[in-house]
Amino acid sequence: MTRVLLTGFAPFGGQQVNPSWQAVKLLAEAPPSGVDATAVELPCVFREVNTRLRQAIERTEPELVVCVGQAGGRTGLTVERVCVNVADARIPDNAGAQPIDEPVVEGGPAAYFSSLPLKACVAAVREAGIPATVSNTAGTFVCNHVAYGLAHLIATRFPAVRGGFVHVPWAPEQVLDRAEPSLPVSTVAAGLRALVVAAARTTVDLRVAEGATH
Ligand code: PCA
Repeated sequence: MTRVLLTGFAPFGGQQVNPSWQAVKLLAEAPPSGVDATAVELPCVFREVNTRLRQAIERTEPELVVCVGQAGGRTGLTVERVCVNVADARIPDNAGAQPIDEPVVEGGPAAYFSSLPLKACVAAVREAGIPATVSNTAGTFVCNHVAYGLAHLIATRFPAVRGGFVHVPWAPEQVLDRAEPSLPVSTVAAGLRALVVAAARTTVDLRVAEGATH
């Protein structure tokens, strides 16, 4: 059995739902065989999120951590390659905080790479018939904050853990009156299921081009 911690986020920015939490909850209710999954909902609050993540890791002792967040406007699952040591918020978080150019971790490295096998994850999601790409920016809001927090925890306290961040599109119910891309939450959960299986199995990532020209 591989112990997997899945995190999703509470709704933010005036939304009623957050598909990241809905999807990880669905997945943890029916995990793939060989996977012992726990889903935890994180607050969309800069000052709390990384403490809550650390507590969840200490409680569940996972081998693999997949943090998930909503990225409205994206068309498929996007596996984040990198997270940066800065918080620069265009909107307030759920506690009203809007940091500008503050480090996630004072004195921490400028950035960390994901320790997920990115290419194998993307290939597995596509194999399940669901769009997926590698993303080279997780933004500078709370998702990047937790992605950096996770990578820093792995680098400094939990060296045996592998993990990273995945952004997912709007759910259809969030864009009923807007011309914006969306994916049903059940589809997102199926994509994450394939991703988790690939991440648990893969020790050496695929060597295929998934970069961006701009
Ligand atoms: N998405 C936001 C924060 C919470 C979430 O689900 C982000 O991309 O930073």
